[in-house]
Amino acid sequence: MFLPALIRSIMQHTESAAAGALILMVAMTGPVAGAESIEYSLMIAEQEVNYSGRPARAVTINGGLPGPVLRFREGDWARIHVHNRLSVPTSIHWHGILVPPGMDGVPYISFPPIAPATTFTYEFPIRQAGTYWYHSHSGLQEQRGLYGAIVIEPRHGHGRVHADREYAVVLSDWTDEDPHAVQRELKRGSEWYAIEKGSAHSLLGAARLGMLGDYFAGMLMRMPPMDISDVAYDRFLANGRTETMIDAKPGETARVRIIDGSATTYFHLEYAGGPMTVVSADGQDVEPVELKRILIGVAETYDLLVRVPAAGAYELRATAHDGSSFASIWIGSGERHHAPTMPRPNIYRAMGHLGLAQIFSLTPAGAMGMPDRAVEAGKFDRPGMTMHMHHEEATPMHGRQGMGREAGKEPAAHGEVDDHSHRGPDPTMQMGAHEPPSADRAGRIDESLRNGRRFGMRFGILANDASSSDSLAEEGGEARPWAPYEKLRSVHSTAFSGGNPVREIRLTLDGDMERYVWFLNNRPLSETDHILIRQGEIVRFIMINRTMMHHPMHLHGHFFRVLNGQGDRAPLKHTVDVAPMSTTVIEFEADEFGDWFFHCHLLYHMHSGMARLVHYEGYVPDAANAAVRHKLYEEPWYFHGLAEVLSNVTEGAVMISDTRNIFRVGWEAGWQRVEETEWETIFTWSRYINSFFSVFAGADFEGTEGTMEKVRGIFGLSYRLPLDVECRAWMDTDAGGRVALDKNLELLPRLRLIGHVEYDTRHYWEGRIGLSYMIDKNVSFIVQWHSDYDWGGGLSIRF
Ligand SMILES: [Cu+2]
Repeated sequence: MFLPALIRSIMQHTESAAAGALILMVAMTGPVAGAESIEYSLMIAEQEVNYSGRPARAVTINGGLPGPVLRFREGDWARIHVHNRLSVPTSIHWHGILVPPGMDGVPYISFPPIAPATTFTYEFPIRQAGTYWYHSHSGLQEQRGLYGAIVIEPRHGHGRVHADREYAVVLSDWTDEDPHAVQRELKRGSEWYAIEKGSAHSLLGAARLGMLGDYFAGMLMRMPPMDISDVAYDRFLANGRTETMIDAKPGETARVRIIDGSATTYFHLEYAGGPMTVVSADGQDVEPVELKRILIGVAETYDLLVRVPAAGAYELRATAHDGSSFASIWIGSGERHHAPTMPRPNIYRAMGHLGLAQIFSLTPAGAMGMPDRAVEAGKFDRPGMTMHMHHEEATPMHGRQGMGREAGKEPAAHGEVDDHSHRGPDPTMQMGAHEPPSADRAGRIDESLRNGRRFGMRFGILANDASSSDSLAEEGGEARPWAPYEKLRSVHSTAFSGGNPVREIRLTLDGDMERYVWFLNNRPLSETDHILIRQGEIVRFIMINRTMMHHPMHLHGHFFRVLNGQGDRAPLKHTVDVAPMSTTVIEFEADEFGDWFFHCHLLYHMHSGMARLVHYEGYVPDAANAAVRHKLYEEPWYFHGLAEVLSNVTEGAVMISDTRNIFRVGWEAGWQRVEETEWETIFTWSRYINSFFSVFAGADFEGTEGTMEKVRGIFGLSYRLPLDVECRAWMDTDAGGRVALDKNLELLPRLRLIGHVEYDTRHYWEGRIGLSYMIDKNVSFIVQWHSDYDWGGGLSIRF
């Protein structure tokens, strides 16, 4: 037993690029009879790196980014010492590994986080085989590089498939920006990242594609613009580099264990040497299936067999889902064969159905065609269903009858559902006549793509517009496929033995791009307690995505079946993509007594509320953990503001907000064409109801020069009207009132028309109209006409 273990220990040392201070010891005996104890030491520290030509701060493990590959064999006993050399608490979570609840590494759920200058030793039996990974579950450390691969060999032999070579590759996204600055930028509703990536919507962009119909339909329904990803990255990495090499000879087959360790990036994978054979998903073996392109979601893993067809190096390219850039894995050596360039997404395609009910709906969910009452009635419960289907009223419910009756069975009517079970938008709903252009432009590599932020500093009039790109394709179509779940078939039956009670939990995935708040069932983590389940039950989560984004949902401590039309052979996963405006159903047997996290694995979504504690009835966390549990529900406040300083007026606001509350101080002062400067300051406290609707109360101060003339209490509401017109109306304590309308229209990605009109029972009409041009993230140039103060020009500054 000692010799193979020693060989593995040497392999570990030579393979890890990040060996650094890695200490690996192998003991002859472990706490479990017959098991080997495999020991690792992981040193977590801050370090300077340089990926883009500018120095930036990373968090590394044993001096590497990613950290070392941790290798085990099924049946081993793992002992992992994590030393925290940071100035803040840290943690490591073993993603996809079945561990006792106290070893799962989620602060406040599993344990109190690892304090600075201390060491925590994780210990658990290895009960499984396959490809997994580990990452920090503290703050935003994952975005800074705190992740690595885990590879577990099966107990007996080398598993079901043969490969000449085997490699683990961690894909990730890198930004030079401090992740907290990224989070803040998202919270203030900035469109800057979309502009940087060339995915900002504009009137002219839509017109160029002949898609003004879709553009205005979306605006009428108040649908947020389709946004493939939230953040603009500087680089995409494969094992910590934009290019990584893998050794293989012509004719050989390599097993590449792909792990998406990104904070927010899905990747399309494509291989220059032919189709890839998927043999395992999330560490669990599936029947081999050949695919040309695969969309891998954040936190998922796929084992791919790729063959080196002839002499040369063949590119396995991972293109960021938003099309902004890619990372390359070169397999073999010699002359380079490039993988084709992925067509960029067509972001103007309206996904909704334009009807009167959508246009005049009172809630965002209603505008999306997925109102609460339809969700409660089970209308969206079928796996693979997209929102378009409920317009085909012919088959509203047949999936449901089969569910909740027999554990482990697919919905009884699945055969009927199959026709509709594609996960993309219904082709009949696609209004434009644009065929996806051919993606086969092999052999040509666009080196400018290497930089993730392709357009950041270019000022060409259409440079920041996706529609100026020549190759656009439909999301979910052949050229830009969604996750391949329908094709995944487990190698063994995953059906439950039967007889267990079934608990069905319906979860809507909701969010608001503008305020950057993300919810399950319209509530953030901070407003909830837990999802209660009971030992021995079959728990079924019906996840209904009412947003325009993909959400990779991850359940800790369990594997779940993804109901994908494969019956008893439904694949087992730990993370599942829930595509925009569609339903995904998963189920698992509750046999891992404990407290577990369930959350969206997009880092900034998780930190903005899209998470829940899953609690087994009767489980009691240990005292140290129970004492800090309340911190799980704590919410930060974000501060931001905007000041417009023009030659004739100044206007602006500063605000501090959490998920539901916004405290705001706004001002306006004008001095042109009037004898004395007129000013007004308004303090409000707003309560956020949903992305359409909020209510507020506060005080309004008015004066001229240094004299305050009036103070009134105000209360009112703001509401978003169709066509994305913001309406704000209030009553005051002097029996007066005001109604104001605001509308912004993006003519070009950086250039917008700004309009404001208001009616006041005392001052009567006031209006402004102008143009604003975004110079960079924080500054815009403005020219504006004001009904009281005439023409003016100046700057708008965001902070
Ligand atoms: Cu999400």
